[in-house]
Amino acid sequence: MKIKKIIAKDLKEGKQKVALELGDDAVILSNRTIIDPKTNQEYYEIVAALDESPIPKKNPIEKIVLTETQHHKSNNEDKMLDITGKIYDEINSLSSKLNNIYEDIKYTYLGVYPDEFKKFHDSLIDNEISREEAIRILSEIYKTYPGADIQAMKDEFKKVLSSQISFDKNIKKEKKQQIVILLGPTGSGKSLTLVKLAILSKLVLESSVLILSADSYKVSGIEQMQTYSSIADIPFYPIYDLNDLKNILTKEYDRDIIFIDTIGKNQNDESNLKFSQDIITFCNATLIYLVLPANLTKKNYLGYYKHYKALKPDALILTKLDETKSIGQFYEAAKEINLPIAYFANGQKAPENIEQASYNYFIELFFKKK
Ligand SMILES: Nc1nc2c(ncn2[C@@H]2O[C@H](COP(=O)(O)OP(=O)(O)O)[C@@H](O)[C@H]2O)c(=O)[nH]1
Ligand SMILES: [Mg+2]
Repeated sequence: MKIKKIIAKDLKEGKQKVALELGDDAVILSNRTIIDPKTNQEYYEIVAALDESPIPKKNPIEKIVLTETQHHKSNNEDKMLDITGKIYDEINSLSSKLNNIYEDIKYTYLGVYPDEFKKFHDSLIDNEISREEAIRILSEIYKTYPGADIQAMKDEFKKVLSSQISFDKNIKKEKKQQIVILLGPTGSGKSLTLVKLAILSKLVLESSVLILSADSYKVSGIEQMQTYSSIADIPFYPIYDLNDLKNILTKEYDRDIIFIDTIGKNQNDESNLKFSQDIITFCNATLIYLVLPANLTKKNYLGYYKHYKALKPDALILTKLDETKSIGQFYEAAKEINLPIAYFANGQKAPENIEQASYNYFIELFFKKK
């Protein structure tokens, strides 16, 4: 702390000098009138201080900065100011100590935990989870499991996750016809994921499936889907308007599952979004998936979710897990999006590179060798 004594003609001049010498953040600790014995002239003696500590704080003494009407201080008042100055110093040093303790707890508390906690912590941070969130997760785990076994810690992590993220809405065999629609930005992997799901439904669920594509906007969108479908030996139709859709649905009423691919987000998006909305309403979709790639930032996930929210997706599908090194941004966004995650896609092979999303799979992503 920098302390200065200033002599001035009056309080106003005194305050100006304080500001000049110590800056606007200075506070007046004491203020008294003195008489020059030679000239018998009255002066003001001001003691002011400037706190040079880097910690921003509210300055309690500011409240008692003197006003011009308080010129004549009694000895008692001077003493009070001295004491207040000391209290101020005390508060100042306490606040700085508290700040240090807070920082210590926040960043170095890991020292008291077993080494495995540090490894766990490093994996979370490596996945771009924020430091605050990593600490929150670890302290939750430590509350119920203070041991050092990584597998047991992962089991606890599952419990922590279960209050924030859910895994659900997989395609199952149903008696009624199901219509599954995939939404998402261009290039997110909608078409390839749709083919993977259609093949799995055909082979594993032994369902009779059909693929439709409304992606007439993307250059070769329809052709791409036609190729995928013929390789998978699944019947395919393009749809250009609701009339096409109506005719196909009438003709294919006995299909178990109909998959519909849509147009991605692009410059004409409002009309595309409307077309996707019309399809969903017209066919009374059973499952609507929002397909997003694993390499986005949290901000982009939230942005895309906001864009597609009105179409009421039932669940998320995360693609391109094979192309990302960290899952933290998705994790932080998924907590806010609050939709279940249905599938994880992790490569270009159909149908191999898709998995039903689960806690175990998700947790292992954090510990995947990079
Ligand atoms: N590595 C990898 N590539 C993928 C995955 N899913 C899709 N792709 C590729 O991403 C590109 C865009 O996929 P596409 O299905 O056409 O995206 P759409 O525009 O959303 O329909 C294609 O080259 C796909 O082969 C995945 O899980 N991993
Ligand atoms: Mg596509």
